[in-house]
Amino acid sequence: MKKLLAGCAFVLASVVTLAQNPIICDRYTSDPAPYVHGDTLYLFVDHDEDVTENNFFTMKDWLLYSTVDMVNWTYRGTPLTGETFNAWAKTDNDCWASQCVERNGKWYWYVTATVKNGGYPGIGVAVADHPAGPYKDAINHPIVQGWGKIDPTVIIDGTRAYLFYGNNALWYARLSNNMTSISGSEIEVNTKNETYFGPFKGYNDDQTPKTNFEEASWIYKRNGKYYLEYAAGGVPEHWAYSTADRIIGPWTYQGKIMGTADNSFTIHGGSVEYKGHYYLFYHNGKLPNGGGYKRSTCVEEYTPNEDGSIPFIEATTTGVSPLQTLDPYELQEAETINQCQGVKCMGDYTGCYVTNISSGDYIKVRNVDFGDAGAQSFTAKVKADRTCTMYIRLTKTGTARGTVTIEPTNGEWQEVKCDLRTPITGTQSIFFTFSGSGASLFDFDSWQFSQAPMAIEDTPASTSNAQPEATYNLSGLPINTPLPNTIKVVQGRKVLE
Ligand code: FUB
Repeated sequence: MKKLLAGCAFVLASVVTLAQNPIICDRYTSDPAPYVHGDTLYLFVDHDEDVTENNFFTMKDWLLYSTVDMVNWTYRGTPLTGETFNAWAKTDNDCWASQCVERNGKWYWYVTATVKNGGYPGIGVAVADHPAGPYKDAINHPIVQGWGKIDPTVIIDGTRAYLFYGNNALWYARLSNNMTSISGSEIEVNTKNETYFGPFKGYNDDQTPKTNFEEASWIYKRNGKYYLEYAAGGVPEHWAYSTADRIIGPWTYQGKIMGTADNSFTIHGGSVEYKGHYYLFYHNGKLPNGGGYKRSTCVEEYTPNEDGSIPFIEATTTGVSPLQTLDPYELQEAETINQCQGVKCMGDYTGCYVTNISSGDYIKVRNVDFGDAGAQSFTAKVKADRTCTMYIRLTKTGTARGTVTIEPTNGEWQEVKCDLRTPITGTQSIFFTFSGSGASLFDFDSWQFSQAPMAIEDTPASTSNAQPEATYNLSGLPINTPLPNTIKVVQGRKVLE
């Protein structure tokens, strides 16, 4: 903590990037904690507010995103806030690093918070039946508390689970089977030697602090070996790791994994294996207007060496490759996003959507497989207070392949549709862009393409002649003046003009 404070005096200028890293674009997300469950990679993150208070970390809640392809990330809500821990913790700030794990069907989300009324940091735990919640404080008090007791990481090792935590010192403790209390006492690990043994008995001046352990411990087991990754070096931090044959140590320092983070004096992250690939998550300050208190999650892929050691990993802006394509003919959540600008995702375990959409904003979805036949029409579920337009493009500023006119929906979610000017085929990135006057044009819940032209419902089929019976704009609503691309219903079939 004291070293963090020392590094808090600066916030570097923002750098705009259009590349893949950072991977979450609708907010500043810090201290990423990935967790693989079944086919899905969940990403539990902290949240740096858009407006920094008192030139320090301003963090009021924790967020969840998920992916199945590593390039499109779905916002899954804001399952925890400071209020979740109001029985003991300060509720309006200090929602610091966390990690969530599943055991026996329950999700345990360990967080750093600050004990009320000027107390020390503490580690709380919330429990839920589903990763997106709803969560409740499992015990209404911290599991541990004290100076430097932040940044929890958990390992379930056979029938035992352990909690590691600490800043400028490292402790661990065995968790009880209920995952919400400590079994026995906490043990401080000596992190000051290259090979370090617990319990910590204090260190002498002649003990060189080769590990430079700072904070952000991240523990896991791979091929029978325990790995402890962590932020090291004081501030600015780099990412390093140690290994051990037993959970109790001795731990042996193995070296640096990544250099200091771009535009952030912290780097907190963690490695995970997913679908046969190895990824290192970390944060930097590279979203527009980002910095040390407005950090953003990034990810890199790496290949462990033959002996299990972790290579030095370069931080990139290109990030990682997709693991699979996204099917545009299935209903997709609007909050499944590769890159975006301006928009925000909202909601909770009951449902999420994209909001705060203004003219000039965009949402990019990557690696969308339209197939050879291609898509002919598009449907979106929206809620709007005013008339505005959504465009479907293959590049951010390219020709619109579809144009959806959105009319006010009287506070209801409503489907709007359009036919595409020409079918979209092959594997593409798609961009949704927007225009209209004023902020918060509409809310966007989901979308789906179809290989058939747009279906006009509630339109009686004509059997008598081939004359147009009705004219619809591209939102599927009747209009008086046809737009350049309009639908005419001829003998019950829709025809694009
Ligand atoms: O996000 C607040 C603090 O910054 C975390 O707890 C540390 O690990 C550092 O990333």
